[in-house]
Amino acid sequence: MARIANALPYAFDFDPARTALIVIDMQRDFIENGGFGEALGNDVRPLQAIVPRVARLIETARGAGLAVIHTRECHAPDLSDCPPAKRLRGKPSARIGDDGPMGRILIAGEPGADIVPELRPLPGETVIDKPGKGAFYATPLMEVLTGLGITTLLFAGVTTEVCVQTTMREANDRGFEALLVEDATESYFPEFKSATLAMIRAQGAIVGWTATTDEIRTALDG
Ligand code: C5J
Repeated sequence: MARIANALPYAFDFDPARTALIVIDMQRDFIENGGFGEALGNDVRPLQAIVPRVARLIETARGAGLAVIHTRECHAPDLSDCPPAKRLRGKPSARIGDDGPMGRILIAGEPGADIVPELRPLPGETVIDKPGKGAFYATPLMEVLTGLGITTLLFAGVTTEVCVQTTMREANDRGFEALLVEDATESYFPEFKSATLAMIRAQGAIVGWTATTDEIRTALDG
């Protein structure tokens, strides 16, 4: 067993052999200029800033033999898995499926839907394409985790309060222990990130724990 003594709201014990790191949606469409995130009016620079930290976390997880699973939010080219309610909401400068500088926005197989090159999955690592915010909805994620004997999930990626938090909550309802790596996740809205961290660990870890990449490294080294 490994222990993160300084995790919040209290020490987090986990078995590395039954733990996976899930890296949520570190895609060009959310992180690079010209993608979906920017089309929605967001400043993408805070998300770009965490890429080296996420890389370090992934390297730590791989080095300790943890399963590393990547997700991508994207849709079929015919948009059959994109409800009109999702596509038409708001007033973005470009909608899901429209042409953009990185291909059709948030469409599977287009350059923008790819994970940023610095975090490219290794051959053999699972990549889950998901049409929703939560990575369990309409995907094989549960079967993958059950097959690997995973009971504990470490979360990183973007955005903290949307796809990361939704997936953590889905994981809770399916019986997983969950910890969010606070310096390896980011939001377009700093106040939403801090509120999410607080609500996750409130009420005795009602959704889960938080800890830093360094604390995880120390726990896995120890
Ligand atoms: C969003 C995500 N923000 N990956 N997706 O729409 O959080």
